[in-house]
Amino acid sequence: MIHENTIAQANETAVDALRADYNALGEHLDRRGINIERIKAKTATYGVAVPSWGVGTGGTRFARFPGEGEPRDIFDKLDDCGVIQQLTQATPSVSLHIPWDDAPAADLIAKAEEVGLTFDAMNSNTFQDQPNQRHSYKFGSLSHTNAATRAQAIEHNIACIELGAKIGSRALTIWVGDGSNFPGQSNFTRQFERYLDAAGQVYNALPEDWTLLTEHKMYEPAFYSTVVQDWGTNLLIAQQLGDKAKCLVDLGHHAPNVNIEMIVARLNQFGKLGGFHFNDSKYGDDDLDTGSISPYRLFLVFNELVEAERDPNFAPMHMLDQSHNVTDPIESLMISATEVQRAYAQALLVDRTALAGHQDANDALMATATLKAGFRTDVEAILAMARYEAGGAINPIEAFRASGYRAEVSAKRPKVSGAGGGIV
Ligand SMILES: [Mn+2]
Repeated sequence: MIHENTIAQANETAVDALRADYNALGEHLDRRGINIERIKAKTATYGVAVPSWGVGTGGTRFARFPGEGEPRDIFDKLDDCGVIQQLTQATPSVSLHIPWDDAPAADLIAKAEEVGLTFDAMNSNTFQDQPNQRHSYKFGSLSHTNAATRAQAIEHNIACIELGAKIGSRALTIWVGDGSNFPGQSNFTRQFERYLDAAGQVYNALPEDWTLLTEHKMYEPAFYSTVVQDWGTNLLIAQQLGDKAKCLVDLGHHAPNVNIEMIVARLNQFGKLGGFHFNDSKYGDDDLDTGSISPYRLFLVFNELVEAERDPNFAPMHMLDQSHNVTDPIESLMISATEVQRAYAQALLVDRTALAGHQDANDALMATATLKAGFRTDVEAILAMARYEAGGAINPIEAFRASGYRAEVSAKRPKVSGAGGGIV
């Protein structure tokens, strides 16, 4: 963790300017009939989970260029996630990936307590083979033609639930790479029947208060067809399995230019919006930093979420899911968590009564201007003040760089070979 004096010192040089900016923004919002304290209070309670796999350098199909001081195991990862939470106060939980993060439950709980974190959704892995695995997932997992392979994938998912239940998680996220690379390779219907049957067996093993999140993705690693390729298929799965099954929307898992915010509204309308994987993309599943390419799209997604918040039972799970190739992962995750929080704060500023009036009156111009007024407002002072008051850093990147944390862990953690490709 970072010494609190380091954070205090960095904050000391920035706090006067922050107070001036916050007061000026408060006056501006007041003229718009918005109470800045209310927005700050709501923003301060917002948290997004960090993916354990995000704190290591990712990679592409071509190469992986390791960074300095990469985490060696889940305990190093939790240290890094603890720093992200310490500085941003926006990432109170971590999403584990099994078997990459497999460890005794008592050790996981002890480490999480030490660094001030809790555990979010568990993620299973049936898209790659592990050493000594009996049946290969080369031709699929939950939808494999071979019953023994499907049984092995089911068993793994149930093991993820069992570990998760011990460490306080309340959800399992399933993403499978199952699909086909050639027309005719697989029978679409029979393959999906096998998937539904296997996913149903995992569903039946869920504790009462758990949610099963299924994640759709258009393509990759299968390039001709993918079993859970779109939100329609995902909705069918959630409807087929039962009340505890909901859909997870990963922002990078759609065809280019698809209206993701409308998908969010549709899934929510029918009670099946379970959670998010936030990231950003330009061409495909790029896993770039959230808000780095299309901040307006992120805002439009949050506009739907704020709209949905009118229902007090609305509580989808929010996670980041990114791959960092050219930046320090801790820095990228801190910026991304802040970007998600920013989109939330901006969406809270939208005058929903005025917007509904313009919509009903078919005043397209004023409707879109009313919506965009939220996005156009610079809410940085709200985010920074929320962080400061919670004990975080006014400027997380500055404080992180001043702390020397990366150099310190680099001395303890050897550089990992860059030979293997693939996103980790
Ligand atoms: Mn994802």
